[in-house]
Amino acid sequence: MKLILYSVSDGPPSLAVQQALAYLDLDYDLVNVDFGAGDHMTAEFEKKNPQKEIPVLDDDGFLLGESNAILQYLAEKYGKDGTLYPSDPKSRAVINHRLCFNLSTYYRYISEYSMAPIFFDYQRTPLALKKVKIALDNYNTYLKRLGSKYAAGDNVTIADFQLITATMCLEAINFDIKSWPLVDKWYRTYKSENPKLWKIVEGGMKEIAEFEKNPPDLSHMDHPIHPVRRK
Ligand SMILES: N[C@@H](CCC(=O)N[C@@H](CS)C(=O)NCC(=O)O)C(=O)O
Repeated sequence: MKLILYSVSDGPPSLAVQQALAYLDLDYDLVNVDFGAGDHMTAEFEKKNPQKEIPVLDDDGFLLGESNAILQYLAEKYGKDGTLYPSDPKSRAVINHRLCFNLSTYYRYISEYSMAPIFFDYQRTPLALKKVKIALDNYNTYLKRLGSKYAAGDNVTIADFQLITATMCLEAINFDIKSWPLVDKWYRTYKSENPKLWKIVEGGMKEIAEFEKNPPDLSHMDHPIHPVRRK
């Protein structure tokens, strides 16, 4: 049976998984979940993911949420040469570290600053900006200490998929990352050396950039967590 990915077209975690599927050359059905319509908040979607979050992978009835877990699963099950997620403990630990760093700090702070104020009633506060700068400082330091071309070594790993989609959110809102030279260099290298993968990310970035100019009207939404912008 074919793999199914429930994905949101401008969702960084979804785009990270789409990159892995493309890299591994896997055949899959893409189900576009309409975030604005609240398709992920239905009882039907809750059966797939009780967290009501996108992405979700369906591998022949095996349902998996959380994009990091999906990336690890895909690379372990379908990776042919082991480069995306090597089994050597230290190499794997560095990748796991970057995935945790992205979830706890890097994407978290970037999305709070870039995405949340586009979709919901949040402001780009000085504190939120400070957190983004801290996250970029941290990542720049990791790249410096490892001295690697990519996030966790000299080839693309599943860590890059997440960190790239997070960084793309900054480009979408015209946030200049030049002050973090190693992050900037890594980002540019990734784009130029992986054009097929970047194209997947770029599609989402263009949508976010459009929303940055014209924020979507989600006033119909009754969101359990986020304050909805009322007209
Ligand atoms: N930790 C989750 C986060 C996924 C996530 O935040 N997805 C967003 C879309 S980009 C979502 O589904 N948000 C639900 C909502 O805000 O209602 C993962 O990495 O898969």
